[in-house]
Amino acid sequence: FRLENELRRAIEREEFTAHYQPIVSLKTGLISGFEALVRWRHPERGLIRPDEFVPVAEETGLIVPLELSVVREACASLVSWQREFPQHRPLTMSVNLSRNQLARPELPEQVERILLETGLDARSLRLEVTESAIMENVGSAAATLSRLRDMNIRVHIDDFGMGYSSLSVLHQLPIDALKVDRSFVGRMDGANDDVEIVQTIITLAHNLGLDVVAEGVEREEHLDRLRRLGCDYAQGFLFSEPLDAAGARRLLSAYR
Ligand code: G
Ligand code: G
Ligand code: MN
Ligand code: NA
Repeated sequence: FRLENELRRAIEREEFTAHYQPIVSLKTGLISGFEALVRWRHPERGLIRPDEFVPVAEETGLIVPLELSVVREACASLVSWQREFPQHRPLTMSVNLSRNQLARPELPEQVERILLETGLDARSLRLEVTESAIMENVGSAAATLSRLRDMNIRVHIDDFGMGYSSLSVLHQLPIDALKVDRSFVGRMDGANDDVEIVQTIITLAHNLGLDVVAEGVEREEHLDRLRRLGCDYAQGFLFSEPLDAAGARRLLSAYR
């Protein structure tokens, strides 16, 4: 319970912040947007990665206010970058939402309020949810996601391939893109079936009218493969690790 109390205090003290990893369009080669990834700026322990606190935040429900603060910070950052770097327009921002959010009928209004407060166009925002989070309660998740999409927010399925969505459910979900889990991308070296798995996910997505984002792209040969397979977007250490807001800004000013 120590971590729970610490998390509670950290939310009050606004110790959580977003880092940003660029997502590159494989058609244009340009940065199309960023994924916001939460970090805890702990006063004694320094920067703490989400694996160390997201599970407890989910169990205690503290993930809800924590993620809303990430959505707010990420939307505000994107508004300022869109103004400063109009040559990159339209830049997008992807934010992760945990399973806890999908059963909350108030979520769409809360996101709407953040869009109004920050001045971000809803069409620039993508919300990432995992297959397993949706499958926990498909009915309420689909209702929440539909309302978000009615607001012109896009919905991306994160870590795709690791969960168990049946094809019949997948094609009924109100979603816009699949993010291929990085474990498949990292093993696309011909020694196993992962190239075929990635190819199958890309074909499936395109047949359903969805875009595909490949995560965890670390090597040039994986990028070439993804391009030849018709993947739409890529993200990974090959382009950049997640950066703080100043780093993301520097990347945008260097990259045109
Ligand atoms: O950034 P990093 O590689 O440390 O992230 C590790 C994990 O934490 C990833 O699975 C990522 O999706 C998750 N994560 C990062 N930010 C958030 C967030 O705001 N909410 C949730 N639920 N998960 C996040
Ligand atoms: O689960 P999610 O896709 O949200 O996780 C994103 C996390 O993946 C980021 O927090 C980041 O630290 C990590 N990540 C991003 N790019 C790469 C990569 O190229 N390789 C690996 N191993 N991890 C990555
Ligand atoms: Mn993600
Ligand atoms: Na992922």
